[in-house]
Amino acid sequence: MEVRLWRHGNVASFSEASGWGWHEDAALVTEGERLLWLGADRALPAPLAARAVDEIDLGGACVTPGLIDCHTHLVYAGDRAREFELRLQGASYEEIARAGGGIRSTVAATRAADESTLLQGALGRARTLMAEGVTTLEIKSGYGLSERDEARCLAVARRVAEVLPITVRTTFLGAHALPPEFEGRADAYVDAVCAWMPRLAGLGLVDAVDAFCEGIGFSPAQTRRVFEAARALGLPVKLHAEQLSDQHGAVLAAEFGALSCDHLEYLGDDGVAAMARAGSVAVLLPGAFYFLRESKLPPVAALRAAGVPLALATDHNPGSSPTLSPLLMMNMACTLFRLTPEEAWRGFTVNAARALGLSAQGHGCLAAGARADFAAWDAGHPRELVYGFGQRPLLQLIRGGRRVDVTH
Ligand code: DI6
Ligand code: FE
Repeated sequence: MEVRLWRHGNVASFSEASGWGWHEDAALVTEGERLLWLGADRALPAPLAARAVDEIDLGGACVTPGLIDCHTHLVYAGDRAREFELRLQGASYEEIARAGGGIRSTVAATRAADESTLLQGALGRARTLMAEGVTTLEIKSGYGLSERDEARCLAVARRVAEVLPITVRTTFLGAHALPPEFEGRADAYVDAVCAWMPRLAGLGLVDAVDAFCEGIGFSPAQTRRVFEAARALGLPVKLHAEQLSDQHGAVLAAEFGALSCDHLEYLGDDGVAAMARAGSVAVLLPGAFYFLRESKLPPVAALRAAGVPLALATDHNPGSSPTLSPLLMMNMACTLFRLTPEEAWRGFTVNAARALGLSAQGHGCLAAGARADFAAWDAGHPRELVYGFGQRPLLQLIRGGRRVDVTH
């Protein structure tokens, strides 16, 4: 395997339980897809340097782990700009959903789109995320809502990782909304979702299972049935929990050892305690909070005090978070949710890896043995990248020890 030497970067490794893991004027040695060595440039062992086939001068750039966007709905067709206008005129997200718009309108557009259209859309979005340093991405289904259309969307998500140099984890979100053909028959739809699951998993399309537990989504009892089906297949679960109301979904998800509970604006003390016990990650989504003009803040202080790891994600989707900027999400997590810049970075690196069950595979931090996924930035320190917004500071992206083309 080829050994490469990357010299003169200022590295935030996030390899310890706290702090930036800051290494000034550091060198990184990669072997194949892994990091072999990281430390001060002047301490670089000569025998290692001698093995390198290539030496790259990072020129004093700031280096961080590649970003991990651990919650996206990247595969869909159409857009919801008209719905945005309606909401600005006073209609609420829930009213639009109950009137048959919202998620259902994206489902109609997604069902009508052919596979190549869906793939081109998803690839364009993934490239935009890569241009901001993303090397690992979670993609949920949930705009197909039939066995055939969910399979199509999950297959497109898998294709993204074949076409682009990016790691993709797929999540089956059949229980996202009730499709029109099941109107008034939510329990029958949940039965169908549970019946599709082993077949989709058998096709290798499912890494985890998610549901939207909400007044306009599925009840805790229905969510439990989805989770039981996942558990029977040995699949980990995650949950869209307490986004618009407190359904105590996080308590339920924790009972199933959920990897993460996401959104969490209305999370109560019971949910915080249950997540802490289960070791579930809290994935905060400032894009949806902002775009839906929410005012109820997630209980960050309580989550922090309970030791629940905090992650962040774009939640990219056409209805509630049409953003493709992880750096803007970090900035908003600080300004809106009062995270520290260090917490924001951990949220898109180490803790995001944990929310996807990828920590053991060396994603999300930089240390010997970890994946050689890293980004070089035009900044003196990562906190500058959280402070600025709407800028384009990425200089280079390295994934699996190789430079990736990030023009898009
Ligand atoms: N919560 C969300 O914010 C997204 N899905 C969910 O369960 C929104 C999806 C959409 O509006 O299309
Ligand atoms: Fe979401």
